[in-house]
Amino acid sequence: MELPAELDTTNRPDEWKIEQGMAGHKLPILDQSGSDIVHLYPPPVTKLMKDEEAIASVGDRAKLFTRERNGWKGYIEWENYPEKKAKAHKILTSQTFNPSPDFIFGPIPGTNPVLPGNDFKDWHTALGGELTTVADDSWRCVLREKHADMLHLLQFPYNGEPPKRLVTSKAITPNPLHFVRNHGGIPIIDKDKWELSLDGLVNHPKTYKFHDLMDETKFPRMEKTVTIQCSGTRRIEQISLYGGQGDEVPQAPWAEGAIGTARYVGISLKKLIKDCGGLVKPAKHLELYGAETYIKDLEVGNYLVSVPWSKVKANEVILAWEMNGEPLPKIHGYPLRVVVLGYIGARSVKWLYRIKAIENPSLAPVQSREYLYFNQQVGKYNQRPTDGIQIQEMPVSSAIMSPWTKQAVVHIGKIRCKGWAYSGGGRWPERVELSADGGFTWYDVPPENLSKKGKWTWRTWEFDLPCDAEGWIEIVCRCWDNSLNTQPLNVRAAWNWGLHVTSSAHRIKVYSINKSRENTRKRLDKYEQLGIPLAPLSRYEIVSGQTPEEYEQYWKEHEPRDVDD
Ligand SMILES: Nc1nc2c(c(=O)[nH]1)N[C@H]1C(S)=C(S)[C@@H](COP(=O)(O)O)O[C@H]1N2
Ligand SMILES: [Mo]
Repeated sequence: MELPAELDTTNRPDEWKIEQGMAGHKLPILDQSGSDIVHLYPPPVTKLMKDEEAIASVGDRAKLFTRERNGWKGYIEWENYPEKKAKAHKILTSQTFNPSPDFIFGPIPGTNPVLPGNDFKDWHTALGGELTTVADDSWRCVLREKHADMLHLLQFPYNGEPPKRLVTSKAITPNPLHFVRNHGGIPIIDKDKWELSLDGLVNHPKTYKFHDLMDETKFPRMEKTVTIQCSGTRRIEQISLYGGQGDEVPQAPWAEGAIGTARYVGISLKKLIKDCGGLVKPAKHLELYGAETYIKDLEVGNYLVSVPWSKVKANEVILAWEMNGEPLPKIHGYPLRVVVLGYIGARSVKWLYRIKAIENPSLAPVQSREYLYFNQQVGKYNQRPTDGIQIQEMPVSSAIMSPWTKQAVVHIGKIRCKGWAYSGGGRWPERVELSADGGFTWYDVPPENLSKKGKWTWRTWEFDLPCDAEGWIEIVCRCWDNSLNTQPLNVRAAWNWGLHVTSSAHRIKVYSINKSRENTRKRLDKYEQLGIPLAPLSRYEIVSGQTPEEYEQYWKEHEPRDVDD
């Protein structure tokens, strides 16, 4: 019989993988809501629409969306011009754009940058004017200012983190290695042309030049070592088990590097408010304006968030111009950024140009509709922003930077582990614990193996974790802060559609090759003598833990495996 070249089957070639959930993104949605069960697949091609007439009716984009101020490249003022916002919205809604690939359910591309951010690029080009070159300018700035080994998760808006081996190589993160999380472009602002205005509910609204802030008689310097953590840190653990939305700059698949620690120099925002004669009732919050353009739900604006006055009053909000002894890098907010001690990174506004005293928390999208922690049981179509918990102070968390998950480790009874631990809100890591058995027994990292305590900083640590076992083990790390808070033990307990606050104990699977066991040691020594490589561990090789003689001898001395009676 002649062998057929192809199988005669109605299955797709990847049927087995799909059935086994190894290609979840290819699974059809199973619609059981009608009388017939229907399988829903995404359409093979999306048709794009563009209403040229509607777009042209908006006017000359180059004139409309022009640079607001001389010396402020990439800055368009939106918040003062509602009609301009409306025009931008009309342009963006008069056409459709290529959909961004939904990797959250599918495989993550094996590229660096991992994701290009084509949707954000397309929106910027569609608006044109000052935004035309923003995506390219941003990438150029990344190449100039960041370490060559950064992992670029999203090219535009730029989101990047250092590789694991460099995250905790120093307790203070060198500037080129500090993670970057942007919602838009990187405005390039001339320090001498820069201004900061303070208005809203203050007695005497004022505008400051950079050198005004240098007046130490009015504004004493503040210098603080501060850890900034993005609430998306370690999101990848949630994604790889269960997908979700990601937050509104789709879809930076952050690992453990979206956290960094630096020494900032600046002044307290409280002093500036005093200099404006103090707040006028009913002011309770300070709205902070970043100069770049942020597009959310096809609505255009500047990057706005707010912080409560109580936080400012406690001298916990710094306006900083220096980072680790250098002027703030452009990518980190040059010439001036906010650093909010102990709050999530999102509140530490970069490229600050305006502060407005207001009564209630900002209604701008980043404050009111993002950075919210939703209930697990609420689906995509019922996520009312008012139901989400506002993420301000990160709970205590920690992460293992070495070894890596799925790594095989040769050791002599102890596995060297490295990592970080952090707690938000001015709490600090008191104890870091590791387990080599999935969280049953825990060992303390001795205090001398932790970096210095600081009210607003992480602690890096190193530890030789005792491990007697061979084969697959699960190393778990958890931290207790000074308020005795600790971490939930499983990612699932922390899962939320927005994929925020992955603060569960960090778990990695490691294959232990334990040389404190005699046979293992002998075998590895022999390989060394013979020059046989150990890797790959899974290659075919004849390994018997016993000689035939040892085997027979054993059964002479023990009861047989099978019994008759
Ligand atoms: N103007 C502006 N400020 C911003 C952002 C931004 O996109 N624009 N991102 C925020 C978020 S979400 C984080 S986590 C921190 C990250 O700071 P870094 O990029 O300096 O590490 O900046 C915050 N400040
Ligand atoms: Mo963030």
